[in-house]
Formats: sequence, structure tokens, C-alpha cells
Amino acid sequence: MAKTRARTKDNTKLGKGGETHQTASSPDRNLTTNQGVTIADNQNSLRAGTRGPTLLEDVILREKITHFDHERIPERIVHARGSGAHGYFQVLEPLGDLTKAAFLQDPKKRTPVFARFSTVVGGAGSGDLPRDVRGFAVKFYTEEGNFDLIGNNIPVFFIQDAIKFPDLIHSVKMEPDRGFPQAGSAHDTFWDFATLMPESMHMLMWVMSDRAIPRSLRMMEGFGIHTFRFVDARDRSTFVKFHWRPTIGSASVVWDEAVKINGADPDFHRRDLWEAIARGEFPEWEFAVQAFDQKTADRLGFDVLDATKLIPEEIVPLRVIGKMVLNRNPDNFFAETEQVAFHPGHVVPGIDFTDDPLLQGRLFSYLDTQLSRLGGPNFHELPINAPKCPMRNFQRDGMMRMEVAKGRVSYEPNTLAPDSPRENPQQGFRTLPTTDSGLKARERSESFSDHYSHARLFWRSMSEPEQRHIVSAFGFELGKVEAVAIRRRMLGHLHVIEPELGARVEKVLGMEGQAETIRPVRPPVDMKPSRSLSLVHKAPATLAGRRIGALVSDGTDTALIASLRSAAKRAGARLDVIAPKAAGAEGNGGHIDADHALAGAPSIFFDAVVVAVSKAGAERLVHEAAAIDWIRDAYGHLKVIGRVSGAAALFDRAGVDDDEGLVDLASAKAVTAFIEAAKRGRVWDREPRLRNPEA
Ligand code: HDE
Repeated sequence: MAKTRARTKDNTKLGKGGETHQTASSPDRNLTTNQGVTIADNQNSLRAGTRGPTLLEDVILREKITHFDHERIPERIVHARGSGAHGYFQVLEPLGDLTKAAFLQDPKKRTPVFARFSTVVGGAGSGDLPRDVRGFAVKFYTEEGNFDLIGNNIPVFFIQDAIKFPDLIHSVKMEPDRGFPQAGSAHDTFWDFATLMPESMHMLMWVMSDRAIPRSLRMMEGFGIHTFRFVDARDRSTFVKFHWRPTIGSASVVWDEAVKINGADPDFHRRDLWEAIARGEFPEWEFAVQAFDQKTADRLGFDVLDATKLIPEEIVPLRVIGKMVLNRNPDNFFAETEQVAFHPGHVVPGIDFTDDPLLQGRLFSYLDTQLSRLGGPNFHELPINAPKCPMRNFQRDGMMRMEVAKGRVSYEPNTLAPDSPRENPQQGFRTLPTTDSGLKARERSESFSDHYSHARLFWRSMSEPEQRHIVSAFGFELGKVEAVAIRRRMLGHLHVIEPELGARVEKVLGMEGQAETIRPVRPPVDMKPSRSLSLVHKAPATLAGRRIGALVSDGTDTALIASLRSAAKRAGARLDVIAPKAAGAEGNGGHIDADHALAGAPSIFFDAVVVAVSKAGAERLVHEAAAIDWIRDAYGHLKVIGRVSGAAALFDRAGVDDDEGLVDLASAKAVTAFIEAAKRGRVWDREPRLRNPEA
């Protein structure tokens, strides 16, 4: 009787310990071992006596636990934390004038891609919003083989030569004795190394800028960094720099917000990418190149083989050649996002390398790292890494070989297998013939020796708020450095980059006049500022892909929420309702479902907010710190805030001053005014009233 009662329609019964046994309803649902043997009991190990020791004989337990013990593979030494998605790439017009690459010829064709975005420094389980460079890696599964474009969201790099990479990474990763800080550059070893490496100055400016705390992976620009080559059918080569530009514009968070997001939702970026794709809001980027010839390269005044330099768009404009759309989430994070193996050496005919010494070192490193990360030389057989075009050669065996190669012949040339694969001089990949020769020496070219002009260019190209943030970021990071000599050294470099910058950071630190004197090998020259380097200068007025949060309570005006929702939708944004309780609230026109409970949805998650609580609701919420912080943070993070008159008590308690970013929602017209204000993004003018680290 008890047995019958415990069974349900889906073959569930309760075990003696009260645990659930779900038994297979048909043989094709049988749970099996890895050898295909059906498992009778997945809840109890084999023991000598019901309270006795577990037996070594339990091969089922041991198989299951052994597999589990080995579920993790070594994480990437850099870029360990990443989020990926599938999609496609489409070229805008045939590019035969530049390259013979087949996937860049037919605007009707869609080339499948897998993109992985990452932070650099932290481990796989670290938060999404440290101050850090973001990786931007794309695998194109072209009909001529895989092309991997492994870039970053910053167009330059810290070092000029690959031989310095292990030192750079050791300095920025957690310090080896103490195991902290995790995922952050604000510590002595990083700044010790960086300040001894003047070539890193340009990159440091970028990393201290808002670029290093992006709002969303969908809103990041991407760059191939190195100069690559396109090669056309007649072996004519053109230098190219690769660029990705998000169609919904770029945006960043503010530092205080980043710090809080890391606590409230360490998966903020990963979740945002996943949810956008799941909702059908497919992230999209324009793909562009800066194409130039040797003559232009010679005129630039710096070396295009030096990865610490960029070519301003005003000098070599961007040519948009295609677009990438990410439209499918991975089925399995491990099998795809974790096991994907990128390598800058994965190029196809029509794309070639240059002698950039950083790129040349990478051409060794990525294949080598996969051997240890993925356990052997057969990682190309994993579905995420396998080309989608035919692949055949005489490589054989090795750990975890999947392919069952047939026949006697595993060599070439041969006569015993006339149908076996052969080289093809016409279609095959041929390295562009160039005449490289010179002194064999460990010596840097003189053309790599200007380390400050581009850093100055970047500083001068920033808007005022962006300059403020750079100053604060240097102040914050150097403030965390304990060795005063390192701070002084960095201040010296900042003075060379721009005396005003040096003086302002000194002020933040309270170290006026303490900069070490740095004498550059080559004094900086003044370059023409480039507006395209500034996120603020080129920010589009848009809410596309953004999130608006509306705080409601019992008694909230339901019509207002409905009109906000449709206005947000029209603007391409999404409205999330936040109520004191997860079940929602009783509005004046009926029940309002909540997307989040207040405790789980601080205003840091939203790009603009509305406080739509009723008067009675506000009076109750003045005793709720989460509600006060909701407003204070939104204000402090320079967001546009819509408010109803009933919310006055809450605003009084939060102590925010009126400004153009506070919009009263008294009428339907006011909703439009709120949306228009929110499209303009952050209220930068508010910032100096709230935060002035130099004071
Ligand atoms: Fe990487 N880098 N890197 N890197 N890198 C790796 O390869 C390396 C550099 C970048 O989502 C590793 O598979 C060296 C520049 C991205 O899986 C490793 C040097 C740029 C990713 C490696 C550099 C990058 C990596 C670690 C100096 C921007 C993540 C795991 C010469 C253009 C790819 C792996 C992904 C990953 C080595 C410098 C971007 C160890 C030696 C410059 C986006 O091979």
C-alpha cells in the first residue's frame, strides 16, 4: 500500500531515506554507465551492510566519482573567465580588391562564428566587472578553414615583444605568496612592473579609462590590435587593422557601480549576453578595417609593427566590410565556451601576418597552451573547434583521438592510396613572399622607442568626464600600491604624458611635488586629438539594448507603468518592474507583476530608473535601506531618474538635489521627456558635485 502511494505517473518512488528515485519509463530512458550498462540504483553506493563500509567493488560509484573528479580542465592562464555565443558573419560587398579570402566575397553568404568575450586577469570564477581589458575572440568557420581573430576591447597592448608577456601576466595576477588580489591590477607587483616598462604607458591610459569597465559585452568595441595583411589573388598585400563596432553603441559603467555590480551580480555581463540572445535581441557588430599601404605606413611617424600604437581613424578611416550577429547561446558552457581553442595562427588564404614581434610570439603560444589546457594535440576534433569544411591529412593518433582513420597509408607522398589527400599549390595557403633579412640580434628597433606620444594623444582626445575618470582610476590604483617609490615612479611617467595629468593624480594621492623625474628616451610629440577614441564624444543617443528599472509599490499607477513599458519598447529598451516583494504589488488598476524583488535588484542593474511608488508605499519604504540606496545609487551613478509626486518622501530621505536628470512623471508627455533624457545616457554634469577626488 505504502509502495503504491509513493509511486507517481512519472515513475517516481521514495527510497527508504526519503530520497527520490526516478525510474525509467521505457528502456530508451535507461541511465547507464559510460560503458552502456544500465544502472539500477543511482542513490545508494554498494556497502557491506546497510550501515557498513563502502566497497571498492562499487565500479559504478568509482566511475561516476572519477569522472567528476576530472571535470575541470586547467583554466586559461589569461582570459580564464569568458562568455561565448554562436552567430554568423556576413560581408557587405565582395572584397576581391583587398583579399582573396573566400568568406569575404559573397554578401549573400553567412559564415558561422563563435565569439568568446573574457576578462584577462581573474580566474574562471571571478566577477565580470573588475577594471580589466576584455578579450574579444571570434572563430570564423569559413569554407576554406577556420580563421580566428583574437583581439581585445582596447586597440593597443602593454608590451612590444612577446618575451615580456609571462612577466606582465605574473605581475598583474594575484601575488604568488598571498593569493590576492584576485582579478585586479590595483596592487604593488603590477605597478612595479608597469612603471619599469615605459612602453606600457599608452595601454595604461586605456586601462585606467572607462573602456576597462564596460556596461555590457554587447556594447564593446573590439580590435585585432596587430597590423595584419590582406592578400589578394595576385599576391598584392595591404596592411589591415581590424575593428568591431557594436551597432547599439559603446557604453561603460562608472567605477563605484562596477564595484557594487561585482558584489550584487558577479555574472552581470554573462547574464546580459545570455538573456539578450534568449530574448531575440541579437547583439551585432560592424566589422571594419583600416586598410593602408607601405607608403602610408612610412608616413605615420611610428611603427605599424608596434602593438603599443594605434592609427587614428582621422588618418586612416575605417572601411566597414561586414557585420557579425550573435544569435544562439551555447548548448553547453564547458563543451563550447570553455573548450573553444583560439589561435592567431589560424588564418585562411587571403589573410597573413606581419613581423609585429608580439604577434610572432603569439603564433607560438596559443597552440602550445591548448596542448596543456585540452590535454593533447587532438583538440581540433572537439565540435566547437572542428572546421565546418572538409579536413583531411596524415596526422594520426595522440591522446583522445576521435577519428578512426582507415587504410594502410598514413604518409605522403604515396602510391598505395591514390585517393588520399594531396597538396594544392593553387588553392593552398601560401605565405606572402617577402624579403626579410637583417642583423640577428636581440635588439629593439629605434622606431619602437616613443612611449609617450600616443598616451598623450589618448589623454587629449578624451572628454572632460573621461579625463576625470582616468585621474580617479590612477588615484585609486596607485592609492592601493603600498610602496611609495612605485607611486612616485608612476607619477613621473604621468608628468611626461601630460603635466596636467601628473599634477591631478598627485593631488588625488595627496603627493604633490613627489613625482620622480623620468627622462624619456624619446620625448613625446604632440599629435592631433582623435575624437573617435572617446566613448563620450561618439556615444549615440539611444536606449537600444538598455534596461530601465521601475520601482513600484501597492497603489502604484498601473497606467504609468504600462505607458513606460510601451515607450521603453519603442525605444528598443526593456522595462523591469521592481517591487518590495517578489510576488509584485497591487497597483491602482490591478496587480503588477514584478520582475525582481527589491532586495535582489539594486538600481546598479539599470541604465535609467523610475521611482513610481505611491505616497503610502513611499512612507513604508523610507524605513527600507534598499529603497533609499536604490535612489541614492542611481543618482550617484549619474542616471536619469523619473519620479512621481508620491515618491517625494523617499527622495527627501535619499537627499538628492534636483537637476536636469530628474524628470517628474506627471503626465503622459512626461514619459516621452523621460525617455528622451534617458537616451542621452549619464548626467555627466552631476558628477563634479558628487565626486571630486582632487579636492
Ligand atoms: Fe593572448 N593568450 N597572448 N593576447 N589572448 C591567450 O591562449 C598570449 C595577447 C587574447 O577566449 C592564451 O587559449 C601571449 C594580445 C584573448 O579563449 C595564451 C601574448 C591579445 C585570449 C595567450 C598574448 C590577446 C587570449 C591563454 C603576448 C589581443 C582569450 C588561453 C605575445 C590582440 C581567447 C589561450 C579565448 C588567450 C598568450 C597577448 C588576446 C596563453 C604569449 C596582444 C582574447 O596562449
